[in-house]
Amino acid sequence: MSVEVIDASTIRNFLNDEQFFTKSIEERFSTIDSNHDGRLSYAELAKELEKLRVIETHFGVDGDGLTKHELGQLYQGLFARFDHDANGSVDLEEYKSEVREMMLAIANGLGFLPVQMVLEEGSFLKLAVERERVVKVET
Ligand SMILES: [Ca+2]
Ligand SMILES: [Ca+2]
Repeated sequence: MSVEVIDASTIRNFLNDEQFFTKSIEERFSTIDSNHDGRLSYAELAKELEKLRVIETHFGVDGDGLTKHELGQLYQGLFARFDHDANGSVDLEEYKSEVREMMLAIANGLGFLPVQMVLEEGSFLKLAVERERVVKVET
């Protein structure tokens, strides 16, 4: 983990860089898809969401304060958001569009002021920051 300064444009530029964004999504997707069937099952996605501490970042609650049942319901709800056609699994396109939505929501929440955030290695936000660094060096 590292502390990075991030603002909305860092995230938007990352999302607008279609090639880089797609590549990042595909790499992450294949990591999460542990049985490599091209789809994310509930168990596969829940494990990933747990790791990303999505509950804490998106709902502002500490996962530890919830019962197992409550946590289960939150994850079911999140999974349903990813699974647009409700067929019980999340494909690459569904994953990509939902990650885009979540990151846009974060960008909108940030506004114009850069903020300090603790970022997980390999997380999409971290990738956004790293991408910008590379772009700045090149230009
Ligand atoms: Ca799978
Ligand atoms: Ca689906």
